[in-house]
Amino acid sequence: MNADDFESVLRGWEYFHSLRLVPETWTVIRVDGRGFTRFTAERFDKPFDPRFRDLMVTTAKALLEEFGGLYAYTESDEISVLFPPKWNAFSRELEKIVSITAGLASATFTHAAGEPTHFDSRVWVGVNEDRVVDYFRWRQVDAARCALNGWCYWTLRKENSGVREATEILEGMPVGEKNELLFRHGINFNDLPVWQRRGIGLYGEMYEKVGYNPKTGEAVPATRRRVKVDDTLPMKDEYDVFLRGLLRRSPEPSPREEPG
Ligand SMILES: Nc1nc2c(ncn2[C@@H]2O[C@H](COP(=O)(O)OP(=O)(O)O)[C@@H](O)[C@H]2O)c(=O)[nH]1
Ligand SMILES: [Mg+2]
Repeated sequence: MNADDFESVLRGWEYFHSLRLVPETWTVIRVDGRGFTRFTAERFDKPFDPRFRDLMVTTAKALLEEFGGLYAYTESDEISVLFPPKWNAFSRELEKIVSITAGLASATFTHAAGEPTHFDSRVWVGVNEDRVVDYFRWRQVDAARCALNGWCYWTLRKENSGVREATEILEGMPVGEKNELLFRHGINFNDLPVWQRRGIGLYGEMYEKVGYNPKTGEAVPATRRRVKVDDTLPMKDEYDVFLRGLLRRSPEPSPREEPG
């Protein structure tokens, strides 16, 4: 076998390298902290710790800005980032997109937390706007379910139930009863911070900044872009309306393109 054939045969066994995102469709990339039940156990307040939330928001912001996403949503140890159908970063190569997003999330969180952590990453395909709205409503319902379960579980644990006992008590308990359990302990679920129950959204917003012309000293208004961190998201049908507004926005500036 000559050197060129050898090269091309071996390269051919980069077997999955030709996989691309589905053309002309919305893409959501979701990263999730690996083994975060264990990682958070000794380090953060339960069930929710604003310090952990801030680390996730920092990571979500990095993903949104680096890859030019339209919207990022974070709850618990996961982040979903939405990209429009025409998004063309990394020539839509699946391996690159999945590995680099996991890499950036891991590096950002690790740097901010000061301890090594890592994330997995996956791609979800949004064939139309309705499905994209469904996706984010699905993750928000998950946030609410986890918040209710988390509060119930840690309320029981702090009241001296063991792991097994608390898990057994909550197994199969209807939502209404879980709310009542919290109420008996002086917690009204609906009064808990919105970010705990609905997750946090990040998206670009324009704002007016007044600069000064150095020659004349005159005030010059300028429009700038920044990432808004929205910790009071709407829910249900109002979230639907909010999301559809975001989907109609023009795409964000393209991220840096990298060769091969
Ligand atoms: N202590 C604490 N734990 C959190 C917080 N947010 C998320 N977690 C934990 O992160 C874990 C995320 O769940 P999951 O991804 O299924 O678990 P993993 O497979 O161990 O990463 C759960 O065990 C949550 O309790 C927080 O604010 N504080
Ligand atoms: Mg996880």
